Amino acid sequence: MAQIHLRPDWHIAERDATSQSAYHSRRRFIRKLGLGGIAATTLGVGGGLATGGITTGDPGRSTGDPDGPLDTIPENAPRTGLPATRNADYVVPERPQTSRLAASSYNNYYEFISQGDLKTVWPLTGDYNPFPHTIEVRGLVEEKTTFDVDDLIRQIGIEERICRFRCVEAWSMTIPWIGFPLAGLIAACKPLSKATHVRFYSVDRPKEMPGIRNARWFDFPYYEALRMDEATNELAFVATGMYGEPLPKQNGSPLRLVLPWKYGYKGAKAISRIEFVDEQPPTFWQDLFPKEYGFLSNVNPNLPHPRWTQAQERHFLDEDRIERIPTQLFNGYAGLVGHLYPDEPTEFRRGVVR
Ligand SMILES: Nc1nc2c(c(=O)[nH]1)N[C@H]1C(S)=C(S)[C@@H](COP(=O)(O)O)O[C@H]1N2
Ligand SMILES: [Mo]
Repeated sequence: MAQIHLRPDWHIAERDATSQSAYHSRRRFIRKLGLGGIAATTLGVGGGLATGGITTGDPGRSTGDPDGPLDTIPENAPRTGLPATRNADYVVPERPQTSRLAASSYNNYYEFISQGDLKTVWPLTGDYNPFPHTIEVRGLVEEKTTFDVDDLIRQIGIEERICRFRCVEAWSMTIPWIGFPLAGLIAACKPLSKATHVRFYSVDRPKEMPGIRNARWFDFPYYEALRMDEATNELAFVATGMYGEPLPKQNGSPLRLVLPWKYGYKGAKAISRIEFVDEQPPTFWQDLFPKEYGFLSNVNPNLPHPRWTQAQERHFLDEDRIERIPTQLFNGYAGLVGHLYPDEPTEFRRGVVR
């Protein structure tokens, strides 16, 4: 979320910002010394964040420290249904897929990092053990339930969908997700007809998530919500994997929301609780900065963010190649979701937050 390039003092105090180059040179320094994981654990990354890894056997390594961005797929993640069949209804014909490495090395995930270089999440996921995982279903439902991820995958079945992904910070990616329609999960929850909205809460484990331990401005768990008609739209998706594999931890293992017509922050990662309610619920970013973020948060090039344009985006081809492209209304999905929003501005309007 934080557009730290534009304004490092926005919700990160200047003194807390450790620049990306400082971080990388520290990693290089550690590698040069040959200390590997233990040095990273002792020194911490991002200016004194202790990763808290446990050392066993080889004294030079912390058990959980990943070797790279693709080394964070949990070994015990369910592989049921893989390789998944591609659903030809969801493709992005006008542009190539973003490289897998870029999608898993440039991330937003404040439970892991909420100070300093916000994008390099993967090195901080070593202590996080996503599995076993259950999802609690509460609120306006026929009966309280708890779901197991593997059971959901078996029950609903998984598919691959290539989708546009647009962060509110004006960067974007094109990602082959794997998972199931959110509508399938909602149906399995058996909500009562009086439910108007559904809330999603992310995993909240300070011991495994250094960004929670070090958070100063945020109150975890991360929480998001949708209207029922949005949640049951065919485009709303629950990802359990990407690029043919289960989700890496930094991308939201064990499962996360993918809402391709909305800004990325609506897509809560690592969901552990779902709750049905009968009024519009508060959401994480709207609570923090109500002048900048609304509830709907549909991708809309006509509505600039108060501090930057939303008419264009920086699309990642890979880590080094980024192209500037125009942003489309509803991120190019007006045909699927446009009817849900009769009031969505279709002409340039300043100062509108929705
Ligand atoms: N729980 C949780 N979910 C989250 C976030 C977060 O900080 N915590 N960041 C959001 C934001 S701002 C974006 S852009 C996407 C980023 O997903 P990616 O890292 O897989 O690209 O995750 C969203 N989901
Ligand atoms: Mo974002």
